[in-house]
Amino acid sequence: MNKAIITQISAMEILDSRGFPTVKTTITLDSGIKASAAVPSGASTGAFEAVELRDNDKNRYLGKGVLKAVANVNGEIAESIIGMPVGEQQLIDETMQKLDGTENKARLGANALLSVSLAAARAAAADKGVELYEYLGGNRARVLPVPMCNVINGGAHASNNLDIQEFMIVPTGAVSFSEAIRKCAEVFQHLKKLLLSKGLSAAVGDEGGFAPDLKNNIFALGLLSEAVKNAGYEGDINFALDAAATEWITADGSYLLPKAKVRMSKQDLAGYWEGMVAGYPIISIEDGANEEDWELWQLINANMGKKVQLVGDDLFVTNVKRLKKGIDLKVANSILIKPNQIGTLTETISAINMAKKAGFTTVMSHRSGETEDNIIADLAVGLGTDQIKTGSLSRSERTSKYNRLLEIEQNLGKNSVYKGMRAFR
Ligand code: 2PG
Ligand code: MG
Repeated sequence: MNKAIITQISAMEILDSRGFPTVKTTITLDSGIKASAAVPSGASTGAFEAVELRDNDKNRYLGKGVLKAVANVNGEIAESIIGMPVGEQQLIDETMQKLDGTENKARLGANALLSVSLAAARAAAADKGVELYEYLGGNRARVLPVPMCNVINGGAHASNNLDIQEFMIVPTGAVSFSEAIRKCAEVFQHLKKLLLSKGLSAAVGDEGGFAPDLKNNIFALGLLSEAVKNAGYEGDINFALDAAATEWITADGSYLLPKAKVRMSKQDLAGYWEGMVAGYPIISIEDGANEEDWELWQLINANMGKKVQLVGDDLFVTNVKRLKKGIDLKVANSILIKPNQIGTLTETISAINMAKKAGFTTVMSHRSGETEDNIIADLAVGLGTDQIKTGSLSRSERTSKYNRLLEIEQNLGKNSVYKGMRAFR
C-alpha cells in the first residue's frame, strides 16, 4: 500500500478531440510526485451512463463548458480527499461517491470524479516508481489486449450516410501486439488507396476512420475485405462492428436506420446480423440492439452467442447492476469498459471482475471525444481486459493509446503475451 499523502488537487478545463471542453486534474503528493489525468467524452452516450456535468452556459462553448465540474474538484472534492493516502484508491473513490450523494454522480459530475480517481492511481504508481499497468496488475500484467481498430466511421461519429457507427479490423492472427498494429496500419493505408481509386472520400471521422458515403453497410464490409486482401492478410484479420443501435429505436419498439431510412422489426434486425456474420469474417458485434431492448438482446445472443462476441456498451454502461441483470438474462457474452460511463476506477474494476467471473470477455474502450491521455492502455494491461478499442490508425488522440501499448510491450520484453484469437473465446 502506498502511504504517500495527497497534498494538493487542482483541476482545469482543457479541450477534447472535437474541440469541446473536458476536465484535467493534477494531484500532488507530500513526496513531491505530481500526476494528471484527463477525461474523455462520448457522442452516442447511453441513457444509463453516469452524468457528465456541463455548465449549460450558452455564452461559453455553446453550453458545453465544464467549469462547474472543475470547481467541484477544486472545492468540495479537494477538501475531502486532501490528506488521504494516495494508495487508498477504494477509500478515495467511495468518499467521492458519498460526497456526490446521487446514484448517477449528477451533483458533482462523473467527469469531476473520474479525473481525480485516475490521477490518484497514476500518482500512486509514480510514487512507488512503477508503471501504472504494473501497479494495477503486478506480474500478472503482461498480456497485451487485442486491438479493434475502427477504420470506417459512421453513425453519430461521421457526417456520411452509414448507419453502423464503427467498422473495425481485428488482428486475430498476429503473434505480438506490435505485429497486430502493423497489420492494421497497413490495411488502413490500403483502404485509403482503395477509396481514392474508386473516387470515394478518404477524409476521416471522429475516431480517425474513413467516412465516405457508401451504398450501404454491406458495401463497407466489401471494401474492408478488399483492403485486407490487398494488404495480404486474408485469414489473419477479422471484423468487428459497433452498430450503436440504441440510436435506431423508434417509439413503437421497431428499428429505423436513421440515415438509410430502412425500417426493421426486431426479427429483421436479428436476421440482418446473422446475414452479415454468414457473409463476412465478423467475430464481434457491439450494441446490436437498443439499450432497453433486453428481448432482442436475448434473441441475438440465443442465435449467435456461441460463435460471435456480443458486446454490451450502452446496455451495461460499465455498471455492475446492469451487468448483473444482463448475466442473469443471458443477453450477451462481453462487456465494453468505459471508465467515464461509471465515474471511478474502483467501480470500473468491479465491472471487469464481475464480467470475468461470468465468463464474459472484456473490451477496454476510448470515447469518441478523446484527449492525448493514454491511460486506458495501462488500464487494459493492468486490469487484464481481453481487447481494446481505441479508434483508427490516425489522429494522435487514438494512436497515443496504441503507442503506449507498443511501449508497454517493449517494457515487458519476452514476458509479454498476445492472445490473438484466443481473446475471443
Ligand atoms: C462507442 C463509443 C466509442 P461514444 O459507442 O462505443 O467508440 O462512442 O464515445 O460516442 O459513445
Ligand atoms: Mg459503442
